Amino acid sequence: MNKTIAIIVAVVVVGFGAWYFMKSDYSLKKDEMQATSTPEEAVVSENGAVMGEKQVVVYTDEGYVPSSLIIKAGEVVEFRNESSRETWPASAKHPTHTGYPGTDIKKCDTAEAGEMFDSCGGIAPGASWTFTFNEKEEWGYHDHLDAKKFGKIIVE
Ligand SMILES: [Cu+2]
Repeated sequence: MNKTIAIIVAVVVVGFGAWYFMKSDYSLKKDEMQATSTPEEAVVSENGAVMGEKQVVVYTDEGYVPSSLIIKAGEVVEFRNESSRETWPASAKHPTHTGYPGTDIKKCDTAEAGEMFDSCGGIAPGASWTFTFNEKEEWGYHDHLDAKKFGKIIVE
């Protein structure tokens, strides 16, 4: 009888221990995930639907920060100019910008301009330009006004 009780107690203790371990391990993983992907705010469309998270790349006088950003397909990236001069974020490669599907600097003066990974013009200091990445891959980009400044968006 005492042996049976001892076995039950042992099972309960081990079970609780396993549960507690898994719980703390899970919350640790959740924290790590949040550290690698830090969506700043959800983008809400006019009808109230959440369009996906928005991530921010800041353009400084030293270049794009972060220079490499991992996002999920469908997320929006805001290129925010906090430098002292204009920036023109555009898909690789300079000067044609044909790396991202559908993007081509030659189409900047057409109706397709709004769907291209190319701001098609300088973004003033203090201003922003946003683009939604629907295509999964690693997309290089640069500042068309200063092509030595570049970065990449990794869409998973
Ligand atoms: Cu360019």
